[in-house]
Amino acid sequence: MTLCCGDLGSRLATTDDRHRTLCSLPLTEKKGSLTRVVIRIATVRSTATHHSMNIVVISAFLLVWLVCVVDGEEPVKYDMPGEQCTFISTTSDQYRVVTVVDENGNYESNVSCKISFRTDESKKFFLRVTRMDMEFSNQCVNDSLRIYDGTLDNDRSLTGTAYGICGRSLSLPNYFHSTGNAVSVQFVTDNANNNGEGFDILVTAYKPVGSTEECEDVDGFLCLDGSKCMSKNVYCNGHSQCSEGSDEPTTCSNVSGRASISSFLLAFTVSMTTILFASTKHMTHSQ
Ligand SMILES: [Ca+2]
Ligand SMILES: [Ca+2]
Repeated sequence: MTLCCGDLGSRLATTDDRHRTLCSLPLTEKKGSLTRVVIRIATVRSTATHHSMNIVVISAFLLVWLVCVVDGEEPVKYDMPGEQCTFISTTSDQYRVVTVVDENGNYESNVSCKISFRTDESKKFFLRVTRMDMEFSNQCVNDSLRIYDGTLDNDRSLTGTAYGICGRSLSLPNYFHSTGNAVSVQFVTDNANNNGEGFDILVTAYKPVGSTEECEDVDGFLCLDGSKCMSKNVYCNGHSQCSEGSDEPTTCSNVSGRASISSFLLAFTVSMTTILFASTKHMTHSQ
């Protein structure tokens, strides 16, 4: 009996060296080598299967985790006052302006800074104040958050008061609409009684729409009130940007930009299901 080295080599040996070694051996030793090579190939195939399965499981976990975590997008955040005191921004459809507070819990003295926002002409801005912790004074003449319906100093005040809003609690309504495609947020302080966290305000562009279809046409997110079509990035980003908070339902996995336990559990469940599925498939093939 003669072993065909060419066939064996092509089927069993994965390198030329292994092929040559096997073919140069006597027949009995060839059979022993054949067994060792078969075992080796089986081991390599098994290891490869495990590696493939590991890659599939890790990929499935990361995919689900990313889908859960990367819902929405953080608004562009500006400090008040920041490096620039007064400027116009057109870089995004959603912003957040937050007061800077020093280590002693004081916001800056003698400030008068204004950030204006402008968007497409077909859109407007919705503003929602989420924190207010400033000195209260009559008509807010000392410290205030002022909101203007445009970019100019003489534009109408959206708060309905000459000097904006102030104090240590959110007075209702805590949200405002621009009438056009621009709006301004101004921070004004005096030189005394500046202890507090200041304000935190969300400024979100939206397209006024008359129907759900109109919002779907621009691939937007429609607030529950049915009138504001925002960018899909507002959905589940940890900030309530619709007036009724419909962009942050309780099913959101994202809480202030961090993944919740529910997203981890979902990713874990999908991974386990993948393992079971892959194992069952592997056993079926083995049989
Ligand atoms: Ca003050
Ligand atoms: Ca949101």
